[in-house]
Amino acid sequence: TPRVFSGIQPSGGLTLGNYLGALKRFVEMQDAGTHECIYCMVDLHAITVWQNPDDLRRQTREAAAAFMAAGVDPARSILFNQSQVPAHAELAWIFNCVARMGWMGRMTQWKDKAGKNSENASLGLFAYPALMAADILAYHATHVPVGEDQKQHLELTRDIAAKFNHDYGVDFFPITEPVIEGPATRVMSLRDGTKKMSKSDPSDMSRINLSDDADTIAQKFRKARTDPEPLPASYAELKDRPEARNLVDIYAALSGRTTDDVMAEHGGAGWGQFKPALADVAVETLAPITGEMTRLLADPGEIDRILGNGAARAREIAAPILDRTHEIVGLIRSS
Ligand code: AQP
Repeated sequence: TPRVFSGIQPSGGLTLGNYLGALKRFVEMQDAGTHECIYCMVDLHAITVWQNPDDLRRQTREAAAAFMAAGVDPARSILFNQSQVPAHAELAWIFNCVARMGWMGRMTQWKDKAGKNSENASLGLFAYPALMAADILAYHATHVPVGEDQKQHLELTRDIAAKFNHDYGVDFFPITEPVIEGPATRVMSLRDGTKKMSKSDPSDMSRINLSDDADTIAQKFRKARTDPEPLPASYAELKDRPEARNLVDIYAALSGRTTDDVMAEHGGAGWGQFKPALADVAVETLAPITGEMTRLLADPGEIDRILGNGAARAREIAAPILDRTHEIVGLIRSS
């Protein structure tokens, strides 16, 4: 069976963007039963920017609870935190020696996150995509469900696999396929329709958190930035109205309907009508998830146990792939 790998950084509370662009897709791929699914809280990625240790622990457990509350079943999928499987860091080092500085320097996430002060960014932030390639290739995963923003990093994963195979004259690492599908591959900020919704945006009003209650969700949509025009008759007319289009996309994704259906029902509506309707569908979907997260988080020991089990299963899959990689590279492993 083909193997799926994907991860989320426990660098803050998860957002509606993480849910629609990633978590919801993870559950669909698991439930399709066609793939072996490996899902990871990528804590080693999270520390490429400063994380308070207590916050990191809490956010990792919260992310694990969000995965399970959204429907990831740790009996059917492998669910763990990255740092418990040393293969990720080990393979990342080898990939650091395969990838080129120039490739990394062209990554838009690096440019965005390091900003003008790149001299002061961590070396880990620069090497982030090599660790991501290791996450995926340590399992020979062939399919990676992600949001649109990760497309460039996945191309780099393919480049690293191809260069490794070429340099060592082997056909060992698969060339992975990004799976960027569905109506919400790029959920935008509620304050700025040109920026993606992000868990690290300084403004909490820019995002819906999976931990937000119904009143907060309604308030955030009510205050979401839009132009003053009512919704047009057709989706195509939203082309130059990014904030309006974003809210329609979110509505469609949450209600499981096409954007054409949404426009057929709400075309002509003013924001005073559409925003409360949007808040209602959001609360309908998110309230059960938030409730289940709270229930799971009451027993952090159980979450840690689940992550430990998942890590043990992940180590088993990665071990022979790492052994073979060492052999190919010429690194002696006695035993
Ligand atoms: N706004 C989004 N729309 C659709 N998908 C999104 N994803 C993130 N934001 C959106 C997808 O969620 C997965 C996990 O992302 P991540 O946590 O590893 O890192 P990120 O993409 O950098 O997410 P954030 O929320 O913006 O975190 P910070 O602010 O810490 O960098 C990925 O599949 C991503 O595509």
